[in-house]
Amino acid sequence: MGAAASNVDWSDDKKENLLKELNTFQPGNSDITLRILLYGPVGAGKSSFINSVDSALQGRITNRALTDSDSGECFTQQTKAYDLNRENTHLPFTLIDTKGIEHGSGMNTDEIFRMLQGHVEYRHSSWSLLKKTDKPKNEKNKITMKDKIHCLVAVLPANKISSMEDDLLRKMREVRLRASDMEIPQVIIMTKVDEACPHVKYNIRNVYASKDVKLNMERCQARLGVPMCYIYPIKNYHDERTTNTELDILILNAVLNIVNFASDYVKDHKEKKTNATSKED
Ligand SMILES: Nc1nc2c(ncn2[C@@H]2O[C@H](COP(=O)(O)OP(=O)(O)OP(=O)(O)O)[C@@H](O)[C@H]2O)c(=O)[nH]1
Ligand SMILES: [Mg+2]
Repeated sequence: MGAAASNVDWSDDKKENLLKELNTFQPGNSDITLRILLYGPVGAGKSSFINSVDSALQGRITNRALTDSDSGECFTQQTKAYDLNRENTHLPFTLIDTKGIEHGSGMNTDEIFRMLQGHVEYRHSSWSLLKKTDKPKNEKNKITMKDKIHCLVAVLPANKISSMEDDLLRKMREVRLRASDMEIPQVIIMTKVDEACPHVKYNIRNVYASKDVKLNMERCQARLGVPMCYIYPIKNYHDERTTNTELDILILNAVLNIVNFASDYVKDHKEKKTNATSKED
């Protein structure tokens, strides 16, 4: 174990504060629904993360994004967007689940590039309609900020980072660099911390003190080039029957940071556009 992370607040109050902040959260541009795109290898825990966020918000285990028990093959077959609610309030962000990146039939990077740019193709969880908008390039259907991705989230399993194939990491890096060119904020959700460290499996409160977790965060940083402060180690709800305060805090804290980054991006780009327009005047 590393140095004790004694300053972490694991109290019910902390959880309630996070819930309150998410409940009252307003994006930088209030008429936008923030789009958070999750991508990563097959079985990394992308769908489980969406279920975990939903469970933490609902206060009970939910299973809207179907998951698979580690078959090794890609389980999620379609890009799908999940709207989230809390106490009957619709939250202004949507989590987009994708097919795992792999060799062969998985999500290929071109599809992700197109999503980043706003050429959205996904099935919406609340409507069963296929919303396929390969937008015609005329003035009326111009792609706007609303259509784009506002935060890119790489999901990586802590217990497999050291053995991930170079080809897979190269693809993930390509996606990340493309997002960087577009100035889209990026974070890593490092899942399965329980599988990476026995002390964390025994007690999730050890997560920030675990040497194994830190080592894997450093590997994420080195292999994908994302700074440590944008890497969130978490454990998803996967075999629990009820929610608990510690996991709720880890999950809600990560999601609150993600939506704030997305909101900053929208705000900054709105300001840049406004400045550019006023210079032209
Ligand atoms: N121990 C542990 N298991 C997890 C965690 N997150 C997910 N799992 C398990 O990992 C397996 C794969 O999770 P999914 O959420 O289906 O992974 P995915 O990234 O959506 O995979 P694809 O849809 O195939 O790309 C499931 O059996 C989950 O229960 C975690 O934090 N800890
Ligand atoms: Mg999935």
